[in-house]
Amino acid sequence: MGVFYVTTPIYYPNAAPHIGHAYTTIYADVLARYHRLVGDDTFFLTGNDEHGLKLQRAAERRGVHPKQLVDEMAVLYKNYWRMLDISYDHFIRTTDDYHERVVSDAIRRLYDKGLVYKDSYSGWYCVDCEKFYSSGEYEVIDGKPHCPIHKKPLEWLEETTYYFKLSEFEDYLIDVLKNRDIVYPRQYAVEVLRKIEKEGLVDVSIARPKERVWWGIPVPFDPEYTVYVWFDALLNYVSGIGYGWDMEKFNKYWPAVHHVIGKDILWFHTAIWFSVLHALEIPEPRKLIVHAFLINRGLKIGKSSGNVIAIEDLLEHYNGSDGVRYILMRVFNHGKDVDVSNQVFDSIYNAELADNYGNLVRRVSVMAEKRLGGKVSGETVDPELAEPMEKALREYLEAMDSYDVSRAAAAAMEIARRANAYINEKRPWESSSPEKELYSLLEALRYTTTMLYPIIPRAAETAAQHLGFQIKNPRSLVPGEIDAYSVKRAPILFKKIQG
Ligand code: ME8
Repeated sequence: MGVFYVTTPIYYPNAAPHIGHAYTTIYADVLARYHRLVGDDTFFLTGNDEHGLKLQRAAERRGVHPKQLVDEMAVLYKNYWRMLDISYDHFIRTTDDYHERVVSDAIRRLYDKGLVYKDSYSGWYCVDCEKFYSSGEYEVIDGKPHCPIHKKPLEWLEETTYYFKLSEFEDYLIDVLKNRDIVYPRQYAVEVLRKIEKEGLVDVSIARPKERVWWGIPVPFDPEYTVYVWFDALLNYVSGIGYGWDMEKFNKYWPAVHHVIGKDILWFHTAIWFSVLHALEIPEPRKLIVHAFLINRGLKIGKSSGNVIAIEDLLEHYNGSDGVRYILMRVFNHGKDVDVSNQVFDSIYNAELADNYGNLVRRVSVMAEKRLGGKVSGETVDPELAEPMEKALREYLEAMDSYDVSRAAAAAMEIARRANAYINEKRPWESSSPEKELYSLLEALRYTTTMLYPIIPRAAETAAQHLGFQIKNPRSLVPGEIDAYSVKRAPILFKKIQG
């Protein structure tokens, strides 16, 4: 039994979460559910990033205090995560007291260590990213610097600020990124290394003058400043598990931390985060799991691009959380952007969930009930099914343990595909003694259902309940270990979508 700690980025609650946030959060949830199932002591942290200029302005536009806005939004986010069956253990908010204390203590420690100094600053800023862009990074449109992600004009900022001496960590970072296997997939470590080689590591501003950004944690050694929102936000990953207030809990989970992020925030989660951790004498994360974007008409889907796909629309179209979860995990891609297409999504849903898995559950349960009154016993699984089951399980475990949820889903579905083909070939409904076949089919269903559980927990639980088995650790599945099934007719788990 191991320990597993998984995090999502904490999202800016200036608007409701959309399909992109669901993509990351569902993925983290699948990892968390899988690790709980294999018996790991698991902690899953998500939450909201509530400070900074972006939130301050969003509140101004609505004519409310930022605290009121973030309070309302926290309720809204939790509600979306409930609708998507996100099984987080803690929802962190950066306005939580314990978090604010950790941030304040951390910046003070860096200051005391001589890693923070005051100087003037100027540069082009994107409020949507809460980030400065250098001349090599921004795009010039109509002669003006624009954000490469949001395609909006950047703002020129000039102010006196506090810097964090990031430049001191260049050798450390290069060494970690080159020689340690933290960033997954590896291509992203290479990307960061190239950027460091090209531009070097320059010191970063970690404070904002209060007169401009008052909505933030006060800098403890200078009341005229607030802590820069990214420095505040990154520390959630340690404060959320007890750093500075429950060190026993922190020491248990931190060595097993897996950060899941989109590639847009790679720099913050490598160059800046690893350096801050190193400065605070905290070991670097075990894994940083990066994924690419969901795109729509060539642009990253986002609040700022105006091409958002709403979670409630997805839930309605795909008949609840399992459909949405499965589709997003089936197309999940670490390296390549994925185009959101109704046609592709509908066909995954229909072919894999409705026609393959859902249909199999229904068919087998109805046959077991009609032909054998629901009582199905057996000792061995027909090798025609046992072999593909064991092969798919090995593939599934290997894929899950290497963070490849999409391949794991495909492996689970392969068993259902073989089982449907087996029914068509053996025609158990015509047989005078179909028990052997039905027993083998139930065993195949127990395998598929167990493997699919982290991705489609509701349907898997409904199936297990009707077919008469318990979902258990997939690493210890053995074919033929159930002596007798007591089957009830299962409902239609995935209603087909008409085109
Ligand atoms: O960056 N495709 O918050 P954020 C895939 N508060 N993933 C997407 C996506 C898309 N089109 N759109 C959003 C922040 N995401 C900071 C994070 S962490 C210490 C602070 C997901 O609300 C993806 O995970 O802008 C991306 O990294 C994240 O949402 C950005 O969320």
